[in-house]
Amino acid sequence: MEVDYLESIVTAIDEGEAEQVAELTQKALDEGIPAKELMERGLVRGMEKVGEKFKEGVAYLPEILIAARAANRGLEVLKPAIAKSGLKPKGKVVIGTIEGDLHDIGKNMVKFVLQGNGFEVIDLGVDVSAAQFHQAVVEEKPDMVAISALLTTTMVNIPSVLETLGKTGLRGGVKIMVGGASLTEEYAQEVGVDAYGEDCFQAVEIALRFMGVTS
Ligand code: B12
Repeated sequence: MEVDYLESIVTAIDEGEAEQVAELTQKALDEGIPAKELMERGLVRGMEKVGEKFKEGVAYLPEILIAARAANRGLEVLKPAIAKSGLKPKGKVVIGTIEGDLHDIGKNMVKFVLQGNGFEVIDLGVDVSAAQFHQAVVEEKPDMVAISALLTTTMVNIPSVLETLGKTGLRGGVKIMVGGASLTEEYAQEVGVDAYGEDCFQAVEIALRFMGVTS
């Protein structure tokens, strides 16, 4: 019985059936399946499966976005049970699109997929200044900051985030990853961030690495 629910959730995520994911997750909870089990062998497994298909080139970004939204519907249902069960998030991420840049589709995908994989994500939105990133690091004490940048004209604002954190001694306590169409591994190394990710699944791999989990 238990296995059926988990497998059905994985399939529903793969097929992007958000309402079905929410319904199955609720039913499984009602049947007494622990939140941790549903999270790890349901939602996270579902996103892993979609991630594998993306890597193999048999699933594309629109499907990933739909699947990630479906996983997030399951997550919403699971949230109260997770809070009660004391299941800790894998890590805390502050995310935002850099100052001057209003693109948010990729940033949202990174957010959804990180959430679907068990991370807590604080979303600062778009056009986020160095001061706003800094304030969020002070207030939220995240394990990492994820910055999205799609414009070559505004990606130059990324170093200001590092400087602002450095000035107040916070840079060492937080890992920083960047991504987005205008960025490259070389640029990331040049400005001194901790990692560059090409897509939302790399963002998860990086986040796990930052937390000392090797997948
Ligand atoms: C949609 C879009 C828009 C929409 C944005 C809507 C929205 N809500 O986001 C609108 C129409 C508003 C727009 C406006 C502009 N745009 Co525009 N836009 C695009 C377009 C077509 C798609 C971007 C997108 O959403 N892709 C899909 C997502 C899923 O991909 P992604 O963002 O790259 O994210 C993936 C990865 O990069 C990665 N990722 C993203 N963020 C992060 C973060 C981390 C930490 C990690 C690890 C990974 C990661 O994971 C994601 C999923 O796997 C691109 C062209 C392109 N092919 O990229 C141009 C593009 C980005 N835009 C461009 C331009 C020039 C503009 C404008 C300046 C146009 C203008 N003259 O007004 C304005 C700028 C407005 C502003 N101040 O931001 C240029 C940028 C050129 C450059 N190198 O600077 C592009 C490349 C088009 C082009 N070829 O000229 N745009």
